[in-house]
Formats: sequence, structure tokens, C-alpha cells
Amino acid sequence: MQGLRVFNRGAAVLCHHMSASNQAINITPCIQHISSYSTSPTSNPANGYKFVVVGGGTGGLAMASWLARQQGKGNVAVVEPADAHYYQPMWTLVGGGIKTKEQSVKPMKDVMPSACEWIQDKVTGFDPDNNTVKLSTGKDVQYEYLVVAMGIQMNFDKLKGLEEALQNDPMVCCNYSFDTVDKTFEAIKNFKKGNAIFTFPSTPIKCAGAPQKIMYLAEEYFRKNNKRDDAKVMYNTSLGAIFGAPKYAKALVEVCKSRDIEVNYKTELVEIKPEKKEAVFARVGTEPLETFTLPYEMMHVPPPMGPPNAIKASPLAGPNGFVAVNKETGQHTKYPNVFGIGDCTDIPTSKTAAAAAGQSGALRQTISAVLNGLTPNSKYDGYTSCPLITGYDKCIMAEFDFNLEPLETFPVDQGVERRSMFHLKADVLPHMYWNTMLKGYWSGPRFARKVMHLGMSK
Ligand code: FAD
Ligand code: UQ1
Repeated sequence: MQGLRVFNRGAAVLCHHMSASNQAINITPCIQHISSYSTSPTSNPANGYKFVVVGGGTGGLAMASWLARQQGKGNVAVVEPADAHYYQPMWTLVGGGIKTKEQSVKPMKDVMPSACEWIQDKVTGFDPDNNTVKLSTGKDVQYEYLVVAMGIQMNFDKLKGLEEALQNDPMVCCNYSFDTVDKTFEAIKNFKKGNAIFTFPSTPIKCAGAPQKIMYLAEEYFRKNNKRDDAKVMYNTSLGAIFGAPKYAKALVEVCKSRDIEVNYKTELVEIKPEKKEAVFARVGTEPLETFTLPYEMMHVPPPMGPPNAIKASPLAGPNGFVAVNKETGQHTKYPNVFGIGDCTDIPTSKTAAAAAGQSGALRQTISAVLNGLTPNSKYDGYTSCPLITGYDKCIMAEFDFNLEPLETFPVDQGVERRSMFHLKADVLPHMYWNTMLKGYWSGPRFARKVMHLGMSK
């Protein structure tokens, strides 16, 4: 079998001076099946890969597909431990019983670009001073250029009682993981009477709209199934606003008012007691901290999230533990041959696949400039989008920039609930994702926006 360019830890620094035969080692059994995706390397194996992409999720595969087209077979490696790739935006619809979780997943081998070498392993550390990433199997991989796309880490263990509740209480659910997403619709269907509580944690999270989208679906389901009078629907958020961008926050507050949903701001879930069916909340900012307990009949709980451990502990991390990159170019602030995309970066915008799409366009320009010895001048504007599903046939399509100003694609007011936007979200975007985004052809709707606004839009 072809020796992949995976190096013994400690040897990486020296490997430029050693022969390929000394360096190339057999890969461990867990990644042997990737040989079918590997090709003869076009560059000297002792030099590692020209590009290593860490993470085969949304941003990672979008970049890897493009890079493989640019660089040719064998020059791009993707380090990704998972067997499957998930279209996470579908999980809201799975939670609402509109799609099945099987519709959200494809085998990783089917979406991994064929011109990339897939190293099926986990990165455990970064040594950017030596252009090396460390793998869980104890090997090192060298690169000339690195793209970090590891996503945000779910920290289920950081909320007292959450793991136990998700395991033992069928009425505590979470759309943020493939393993738990199918509990949600069961909980909604089995709801009888009492508090239906939807929470939002005090950490950064991906798709900041998702914790409330599922609430609107649940509320409509209760109404249509004669349970609404017996349900108190509550949104308990650690934040001081229902949504970051004011235009859409205003619309969502009205949606909550019209559907008799109680919104409690600065209210953080701090403990779940599944055996008593109680939840403990803290009032954020009180000193000493005030807490109170509520009984729940059902509860949807996004876990606390944070930067992946391997990034947090590395020189790539900025002060908040995420990869420190220039927010417009995606280039690392200290290591010019390192780039970041998506949820693992410290780019100050709402973490979504739509944002990763926008960032991928800028990052392609950045990488092209760097490869040509130029200073990157691409200008990602913070574009992000959150299809705020507000019912079984309604959606407010939020799109905004770094300044939380609307950047709407369509020449209609997207701050109102629309059936067309629901269909875009449920029926069109999944196809766009699998067929264009993951293949490195989608960098967001910027061009479409300009056309639809006759060139008058930002
Ligand atoms: P991911 O796609 O999460 O990929 C990260 C990859 O890195 C994974 O494949 C993972 O296995 C891999 N990885 C992790 N650790 C390591 C390691 N140590 N070594 C190597 N690889 C590693 N976005 C939208 O635009 N619209 C929506 O409507 C929407 N709805 C959502 C609803 C829900 C319920 C959820 C959970 C998310 C939603 N999102 C939505 C957000 C969107 O899915 C993410 O923002 C997007 O997938 C981020 O892409 P990424 O590449 O940064 O991370
Ligand atoms: C988007 O580009 C994207 O990434 C592929 C999503 O994730 C699935 C989205 O949810 C949205 C809304 C967009 C933005 C696209 C349009 C057409 C508004």
C-alpha cells in the first residue's frame, strides 16, 4: 500500500533533510481504507502535503474541493475522524418531524473530494512553528499551508445534569447532535401538559436561531393537536435580546407575543434534575447569583459550546480560544500560511453554514493571493444567514453583516414570515448544500443579491 505522508512525532522537523523512504510509514488500520481515495503524490512525500485541511465539515470540504481542483491530486489532505458528514441545518426540521435524521447524513467517503487524501484521524495538537499537526494516533502530518475548519465543540458535560437527562428523560431533547435529534419530535408528540421550556446557553453557539426555531414548531404542533391550552411555552435565554440583528429581533418578539410565548431574558439554565423533572435557572448578572427552579414537562436544551480543545491549547488560538484570523481575509493573524474558516474561527459573526459559504469566497481569494506572493486584500463582510423557521410553513429569512445590518438577497422584506422562504430552507438549500457548497462552488448569494437589487445592494 502506498505510504501516506504521515510522520512519526518528532521526526517532522527533520523530515526535509531525510529521504522519503525513511519517513513514509504505514498508516494505522483505522485509516487503511482511504487508500482508494489516495493517488500518487505529485510532490516529494518528505515535504508532507502542500495543503492540509483539518475538518471535513461544511467549511473544510468547501475549501478542500476547491483546493484539490487548483492543486491537483495528492497535494491536499483532509484530516477528518468521522465516518459521516451531516447537513446540520436539517436538524431543526428533523426535530419538528418534517424530515428524518437519515435525510441529513451521507457517508464521508461519498462527499470527500476524490482528489484529496482523507486521513481518518483526529487532530490533537498544532505546531505551527514547525508546520505540523499532531494526530491522535501519535503521528504528525506536515503542511506548507493549513486550513483549520474544525467547527465548534459541543460541551454536553459542562451543564450539570444534561448528559443524564438526555440519556434518561425522553422529554429532554436536543437538536444539536445526530445522536439526540430524533428525541425532539417524540417529546413534542408526547407532551401532555405543563411547561415546554426552550433554552439558550451563555456560550457562543452555532446557528443562534436554532434554539427558538424548534420552539415555534412545537408551539404550532401543540396548537394543531389541541394541547396549546395546557402548555406554557417559554424561551429562557442567557442573552439580553431574542436575536442579534435588531431588524429580525423586532419581528421575532412580535411572533412570540402573538403566540403567547413567554420570553425570559438573561435567564441561564444551570442545572437539570431529570429525576424530579426540574430545571434550575440563574439570573445572569445578579450578585450574588439569584437562582430559581421550574418544573418542566419537556425541555429543548442546546449544550454549552466552545472552541475545540486542540485549538484552545495551541498557538493558533486567540484570547477566546478560537482560531485567530483576520476577519476579512481568513488568514491567521500570526502564521501567514495558516487559514481558518467557519465555526472554529474568531470571526465576529453569527456561526452558520451560510457564513462559512461567504467566508469560503474570501478565503479562496486570500489563498490565491498568498500563493502568488501578494498581500491578501479580500473583504468578507460578515455575511451570515439564519432561516428563522417560525412554523410548519413559515420562515423569516434573516441575512446580515458584521454590523448586524440586513444584507437581504431577495427584493422583498425578509423581516416578515414567508412561505416561499420556508420552501427555500426545506427544499432548495439541502440540494444547494450537497451539490454546490460541498463541491466548492457556492460562496453565498452575494452575486444573486446584486442582480436582484439591480446592482444597488452592498
Ligand atoms: P462543521 O460543519 O461542524 O465541521 C467540523 C468538522 O470538523 C466535523 O466534520 C468534525 O468531525 C471535524 N472535527 C472536529 N474535531 C476534529 C479534530 N480534532 N480533528 C479533525 N477534524 C475534526 N447554518 C445555516 O447556515 N443555516 C441553518 O439553517 C442552520 N441551522 C442549523 C441548525 C442546527 C440544529 C445546527 C446544529 C446547525 C445549524 N447551522 C445552520 C449551522 C451550520 O451547520 C454550521 O455553522 C456549519 O456546519 C459550520 O461549518 P464548519 O465547517 O465550521 O463546522
Ligand atoms: C446559505 O448559503 C447556506 O449555506 C449553504 C445555508 O445553509 C444551509 C443557509 O441556510 C442559507 C440561508 C444560505 C443563504 C442562501 C440564500 C439563498 C439566502
